[in-house]
Amino acid sequence: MRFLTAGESHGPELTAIIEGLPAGMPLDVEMINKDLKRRQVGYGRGGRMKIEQDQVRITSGLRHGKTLGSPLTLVIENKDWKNWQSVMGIDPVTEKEKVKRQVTRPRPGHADLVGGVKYNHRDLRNVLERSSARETAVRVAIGAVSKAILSASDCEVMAHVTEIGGIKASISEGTSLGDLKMKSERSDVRCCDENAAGLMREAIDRAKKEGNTLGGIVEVVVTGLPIGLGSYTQWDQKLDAKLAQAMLSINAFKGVEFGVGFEAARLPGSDVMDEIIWDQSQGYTRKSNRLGGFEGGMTNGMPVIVRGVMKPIPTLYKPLESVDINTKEVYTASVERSDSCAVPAASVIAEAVIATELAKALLDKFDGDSYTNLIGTIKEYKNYTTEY
Ligand code: EPS
Repeated sequence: MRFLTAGESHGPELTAIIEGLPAGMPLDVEMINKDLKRRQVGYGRGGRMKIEQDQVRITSGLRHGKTLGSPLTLVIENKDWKNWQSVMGIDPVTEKEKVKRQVTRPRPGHADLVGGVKYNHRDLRNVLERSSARETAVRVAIGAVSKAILSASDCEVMAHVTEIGGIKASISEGTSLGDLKMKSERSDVRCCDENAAGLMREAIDRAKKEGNTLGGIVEVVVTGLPIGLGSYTQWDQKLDAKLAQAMLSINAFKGVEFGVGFEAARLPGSDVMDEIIWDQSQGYTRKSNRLGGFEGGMTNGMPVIVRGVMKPIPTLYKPLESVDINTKEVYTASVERSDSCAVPAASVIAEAVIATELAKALLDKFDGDSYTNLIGTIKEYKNYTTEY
């Protein structure tokens, strides 16, 4: 399976084409829309989310509720487009018009300046429109399709926020995945710890009042994966590395860890490895899951646990210093609108991109021409791994 996305933040729409889907897979458009909604509603979002009401339109690859095995095209309309038609139109404009509309003041922390230098754009809007996190809407739609593929392996995928602006969620050991899922879905900061969620909200309010923004940490958990997705045999086949890339491809993400993650640097080996056990019903499992479901770049059958860290959004109401690329004069940035915290939304995006990479790995390993074959071959293989 492979896909491409296209679309500018204030252009008419976002588009994705996914190729290599199993044929005959049930796909519920409302299930995709539900995930799009989850991405939009988090606490700390700015004015743009009051304009957009993301809904997917499928224009190829689906018939009577089931995939055809041909490319699936997903389209999400940008409602804000109607306010940007002249700025973002495709027809040539006069030099005078062009200069009048030019963005020449790069925002620190954004792709603006580097993208401008790299592609020799004198209008930084040519960079910021595509580097915008708006693109993540369509990746959430791709993630919803990927979750349908993962259902062939009875996978459960969930994501929650574990930290915002230095406030950490405390989650008692042994909390079930179902409980985590239910609590995070109910929370507008997508955090399972109600007490921490309250403090996170207060921190977001404070940051907003001060013209500042906040980052945080999100965690994705996936159960039900078979042993042996990915491979140790070649560097670019290691699946944890692919998940790390997917996580870092989310706008503003700066780091990734699995299981105990960076804590492993401080622990002795006996507190990091997971002891192996076997029983007839479950086959090989581990006594703990400190390695987050990966050994040798392959899934080991334990839940995948992966976290990503998001920096605070770089568009600040509190002005930061930069330089105008035409005059080279110093200026302090002024902002029309921005989110003060997008970490809750980012957890839904993280869930989607991780689901997408795992679905690709599942289709790499198993016969995915038809959904029925996929279910059958996974089941057969899981029986084999239990008995091995
Ligand atoms: C974004 C800036 C804001 C966000 C946007 C990402 O948009 P605007 O510039 O139109 O105010 O709202 O996020 C989305 C549109 C979205 O759907 O998540 C940026 O610069 O990355």
